[in-house]
Amino acid sequence: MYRLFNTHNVRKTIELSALWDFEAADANYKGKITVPSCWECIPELVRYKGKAVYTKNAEFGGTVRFVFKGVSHTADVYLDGKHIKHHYNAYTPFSVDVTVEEGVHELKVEVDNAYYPESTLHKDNDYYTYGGIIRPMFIEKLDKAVVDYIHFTPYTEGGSWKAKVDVKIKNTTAKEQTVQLDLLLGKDCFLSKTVALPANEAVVLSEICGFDGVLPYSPKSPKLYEITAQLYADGQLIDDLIDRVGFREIKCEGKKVLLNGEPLKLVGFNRHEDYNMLGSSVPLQAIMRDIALMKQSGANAVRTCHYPNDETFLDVCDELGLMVWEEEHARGLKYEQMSRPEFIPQSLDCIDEMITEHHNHPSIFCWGILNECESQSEHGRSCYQQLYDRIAELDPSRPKTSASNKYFKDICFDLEEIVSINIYPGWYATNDHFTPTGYLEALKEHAANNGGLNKPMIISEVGAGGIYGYHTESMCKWSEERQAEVLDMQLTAILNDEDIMGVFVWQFADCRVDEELFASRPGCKNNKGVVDEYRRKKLAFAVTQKHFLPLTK
Ligand code: ADA
Repeated sequence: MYRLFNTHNVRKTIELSALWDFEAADANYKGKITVPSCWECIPELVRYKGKAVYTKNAEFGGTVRFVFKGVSHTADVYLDGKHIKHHYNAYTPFSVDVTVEEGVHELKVEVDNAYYPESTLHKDNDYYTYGGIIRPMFIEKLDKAVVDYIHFTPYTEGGSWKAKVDVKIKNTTAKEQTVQLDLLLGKDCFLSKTVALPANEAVVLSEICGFDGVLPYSPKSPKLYEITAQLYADGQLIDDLIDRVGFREIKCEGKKVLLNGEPLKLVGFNRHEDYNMLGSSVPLQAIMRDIALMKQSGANAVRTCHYPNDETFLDVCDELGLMVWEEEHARGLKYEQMSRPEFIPQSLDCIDEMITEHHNHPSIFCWGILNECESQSEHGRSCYQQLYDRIAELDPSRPKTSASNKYFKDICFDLEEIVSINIYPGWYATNDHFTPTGYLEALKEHAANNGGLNKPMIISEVGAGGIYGYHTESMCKWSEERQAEVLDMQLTAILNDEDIMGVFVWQFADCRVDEELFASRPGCKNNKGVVDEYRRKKLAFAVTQKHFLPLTK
C-alpha cells in the first residue's frame, strides 16, 4: 500500500508487478528494472544521465487512470504507441485518463534525467537528480464519475470547529449526469448533496461545514480523522476517495507562528530524499528510520529541502506530529534559469501539483518557494510575487516563506508571512558573525527595515561539514569534532534569540551531489549531515540532542 491508509474501498486499482522491461540505449544497457526505483541502483547506471525507456504489457479496459507519484525528472507516457502525457519535474504526481477496449495493452514511459537549458528546475546542483520512475505507479479503474480530490481547510469560529470543504468531481463520460455526493468524517455523514455534472467536465463543490466534539491536532497529540467522499449514481455507490485530516489552524501573530493559538518553537532538520544506494526512491522503512532518528534528536520539525516530498513521508509526519515546511522545487536558481520562458510555467505546475495533492496534511505548517534564488533583483521579485500569488490562491490557510541567502540585498521580505534566512557562521564565514552585535542582529535589523518588521523569523539553514569517521587532533574543518563545535556555537546563539521561532539544521543526512560541485564536496556528497548517508551518527548528532531535547521533550 502506498499511503498509510486505504484511499479507496470502491475504486479498483490494478496492481502492476514491479519488474518492467528497461533500456538505457545511450548506456548500452538493456534488462529489467523495478518500479519504483532509481536506475542508479543498477551498477552499470550509477552515473547515468540521459534517457531510458520503461515498457510493460498489462491487461485492462474501459476508462482507466494512470497515476504516477513521481518520475525523475521528465516523463513521456505512451499507450499502445500513442503519446498520452508529458510531465516535467521529479517530485510531484501526475495522472492521465484514457478509455480503451478490454485487452492487453503496452504502456511505455520515456524518462530523462539529463540537464538542458529548458529544464529550469533540475540542473547541476548541491543534490542529485536521480533517474527513473522513482515513486509508485498505479492504474485505477474509473466509473462514469470520480472524486478527484477533497480539500479540507479547518478553522475555528466562535469557539467551535468549522471547515471549508472543496470536492472536485469529474464526469468521465460524454453525457451530462447527476450524482449524489456524501461526505463522511470517520463513519458520520456530515454532508449529502446532489451534483449536476456537465459532459466530460469536472466541477468543484465548496461547502462550509461545522464539526462538534472533534479533538484538535497538535505535534504532541496528532489526532487524525479519515474523511471520505462517496459518489452515488442511480442509487449505486460508484466511486470513493478517502483522505486524512487534522483539526488545527495556523496563524501568524507578530513574531510568532500559532498552532491552535499556541506559539510554535520549531527545531529540526533539512532533509533531502536521498538514502544511500536507494537514491531518491525511499521506502517506508527507510522513511521511518529517518523520522525515528530525528525524533530521537528532539526535533519537532522538518523542511522538505528543496522540493515536494513523497506522500508516504508526509503521512508519517502527520501521524507522529513532526511539523513540515514543504516547498516547491527550486535551489539556487539564477537569472539564467529564472529568465527562461519555461521557468514560471514549470514552477507554477509544481506548486499546483504540490498543493492539490498535499493540501490536507495537518503536519504541513507553511509553503516555501525559491530557496536562495534571485530575491535581490526586480526580475527575481516579480517571480517571487507570481509564485506567492499562486500559493495564496490555492491555499490561503498557511503562511508562505522562502529561505534567503541574499542577506542585506534581499528585496522580498515584504512578500512573505515568515522571514527565513540561511546562515553558516563559523563554516562559510568567520565566527565574528555571531558576536552580540554580529550577523544575526544585523540580519534581523535589515529584515525589519525591508518588509520583515514584526514577522516570525526562522533560521532555515545553519550547519557545518563533517566527514563520518574523520577525527583529527587539529579539529580541522571536515572533521566530525569541528562540525560539532561549529554547530554547537550556531545553535547556542540562535536558540538564545527570542526573535527566532524556528531553526532547521543543514542537514539531517549526507546526500549525493552533482560532480560540478566536486571541489567543495568531498566524495561528491554534501557532508553537512548529522548522520552520514547510511544514517551512522556523527558527533554533531549529540549536539542537536543537547539543544533540541530540553525544548521539546
Ligand atoms: C545552501 C543551500 C543548501 C546547501 C547548503 C550548503 O544554503 O540552500 O541546499 O547547498 O547551502 O551545504 O552549503
